[in-house]
Amino acid sequence: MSRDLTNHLLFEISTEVCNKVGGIYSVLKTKAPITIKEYGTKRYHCIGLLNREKYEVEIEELPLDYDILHNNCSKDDDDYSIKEALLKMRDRGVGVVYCKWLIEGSPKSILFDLDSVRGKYLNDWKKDLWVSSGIPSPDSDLETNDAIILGYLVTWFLGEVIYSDQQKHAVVAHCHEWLAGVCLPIIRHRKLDVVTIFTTHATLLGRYLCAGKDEFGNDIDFYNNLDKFDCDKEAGIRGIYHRYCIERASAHSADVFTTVSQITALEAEHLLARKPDGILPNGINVTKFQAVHEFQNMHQESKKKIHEFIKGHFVGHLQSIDIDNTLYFFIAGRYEFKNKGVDIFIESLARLNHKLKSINSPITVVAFMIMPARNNSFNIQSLKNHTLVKSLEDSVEEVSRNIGDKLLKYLLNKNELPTNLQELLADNEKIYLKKKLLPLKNKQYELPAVVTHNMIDSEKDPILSNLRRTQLFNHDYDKVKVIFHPEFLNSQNPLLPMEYEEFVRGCHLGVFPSYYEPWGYTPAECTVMGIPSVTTNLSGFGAYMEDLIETEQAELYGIYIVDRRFKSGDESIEQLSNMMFDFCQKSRRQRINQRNRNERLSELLDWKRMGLEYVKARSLALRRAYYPDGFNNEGFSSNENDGKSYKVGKPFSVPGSPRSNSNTILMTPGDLGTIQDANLINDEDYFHLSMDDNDTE
Ligand code: U2F
Ligand code: UDP
Ligand code: G6P
Repeated sequence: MSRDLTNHLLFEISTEVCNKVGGIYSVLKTKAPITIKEYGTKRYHCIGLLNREKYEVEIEELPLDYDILHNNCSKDDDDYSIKEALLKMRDRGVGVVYCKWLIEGSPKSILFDLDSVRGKYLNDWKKDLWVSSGIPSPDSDLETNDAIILGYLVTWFLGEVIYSDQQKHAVVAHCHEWLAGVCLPIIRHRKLDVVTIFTTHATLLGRYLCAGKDEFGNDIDFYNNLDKFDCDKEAGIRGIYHRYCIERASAHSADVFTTVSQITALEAEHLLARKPDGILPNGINVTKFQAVHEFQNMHQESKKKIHEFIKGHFVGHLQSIDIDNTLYFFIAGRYEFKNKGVDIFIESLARLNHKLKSINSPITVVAFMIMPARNNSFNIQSLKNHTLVKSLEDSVEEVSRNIGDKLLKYLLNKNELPTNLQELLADNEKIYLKKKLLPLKNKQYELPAVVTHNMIDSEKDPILSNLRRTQLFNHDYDKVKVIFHPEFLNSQNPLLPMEYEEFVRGCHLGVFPSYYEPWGYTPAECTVMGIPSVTTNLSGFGAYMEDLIETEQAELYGIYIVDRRFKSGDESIEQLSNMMFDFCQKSRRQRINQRNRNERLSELLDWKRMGLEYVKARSLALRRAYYPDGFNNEGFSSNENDGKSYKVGKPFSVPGSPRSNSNTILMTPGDLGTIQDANLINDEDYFHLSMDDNDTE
């Protein structure tokens, strides 16, 4: 029987399926609705590993046994082979959770329990990987061991699927990042009938080289030396040679190899020695509110919650902060001090502090740094301050209610205003309030903390060390205050009880001056919420925006792009501090307008537009696998496909770009280096493909 290429089965494999770690979780989660729209729920599955500590809140388990398979499913069902494969693996002792991932689109997911086979198979698989692909794996690297188990389980599973499917469907496996890449060389080695795509969201060496120093202790000039690194040696020095081998093998054995941005494509070409076939940019799920300005109201509401935190944190010093003239800046993400640009952020904040002081600005900037670092929970003093302020607030509320009652009674009885307002406050209430004030008495002599938690290694911590060096200590005379929150946010947090998204909404400016940032979700997420942000021309997102918006207009849209590619470190710092300084001089009205313009850009980031590149990548992979010698330009209507025309997905709607010269509109970053296949690709083909809404379940 010939395979159905049109209705192929798609598996996306990542360790971040139902397991929030970083950006790939955001990719899979936000992309799910359009993928489900294209594939329905039976032809698309995510595959990941079972993280016992977290998985239960992410999923709803689905029943899976032979009775259900035989009585409720038909062999013609698209997912019959998937269920059968899982049951067969279970029979052989593989622990697996078959479930619905509780995110929009509810994609079915398969979570393998790596521990269920670790003892039995790990050593054999490590040996096989060495023999078949020459990839070594030291025992001490537990993460690599997990990657190997996952890779072999995925290969086993896909092998069972194609066996059970009897060549009815083509099977596409799309692996994200090296941790999910081990299956790629094995699939190739075993010549399994599976079409493969590998997307790297960063390169291991890139991350390490950018974060580290050279042998003389100097920062590495990464982008100007891309073609000069001796990769094997560099990986060896950093103890990641085996991981690097997996990454490189994944890139080379996939039918189609992609990255998330132009800059990472260039990096991959040099460090992994394969030129990516194209770019799969990261999109976002854009929610449009009924009321166009709802996001502005949400900013105001969230900002009030941040104000509450400020009251507690700066108690005793609030006379130095005019809350109505306070701007909240933040940086957030994984704690990679240099890669995420925290180094230049702190330096620029110090300069901003100086600039604001020199013009005696009414503005106070509170800069939050939200990056998980080793700590021993919240700082007791911070918690105490918040409790004291909260308790004072509650008491004031109680006393004010009494005052209100007394005032009303007085007015009704006497029919005139009381002459002595003091009388409204009873002596016991005065004592009560005084008692509450007492513990706050000497607060002005303590500086407000720069960190909310007890840090495990406060002496060596890079953020704290640099705050000390730049003397950002939250003095009353400082216009820039800093708060390091070494943990991601959540609504159960006793100090700042907000989810991250809510916190972002309440802020004024996200600052992400990364040096190494293949894409960078955080600034894109800001845009969807209408919050201006700073990025750099070294980040995928920043470079994408730079291509789409006229340079001189970008700041009007609340997109600030620091040049870290062609400027010296000092110049970039100065540019960043000037951007923040200019932002501080905006009026409220200007900030509101800027937020409106910024939010309008979110359409450029919508998966409806970005997802097209994924469609192209799959199409290319299928062509390469099944038509290696060429392909007739009328589409996939050859006999191989039962004479049906090859339909992958309808063109997603493509909204206008803010670029004024419409001739230069680039639809997606992929168009900058469109998925290419020397002699096969005719770009138009993608736009002939149509997605029949009826296909969607
Ligand atoms: C790579 O990933 P990363 O995980 O380093 O990076 P980000 O794109 O910055 O994503 C961080 C995510 O963490 C979330 C935030 C993002 O979705 O919303 N987060 C949070 O939940 N709570 C917080 O307090 C702070 C952040 C690569 F380095 C990136 O350049 C790519 O964008 C990414 C995906 O391709 O892969
Ligand atoms: N606006 C708001 N909150 C306010 C005041 C105004 O959301 O407190 C809105 C107002 O309704 C107006 C928008 O901000 O629609 C500003 O739009 P305008 O066309 O003036 O500027 P743009 O943002 O389009 O450049
Ligand atoms: C939103 C609200 C306005 C509020 C403004 C504050 O736009 O809709 O009511 O005045 O935010 O903006 P700011 O930049 O000062 O936080």
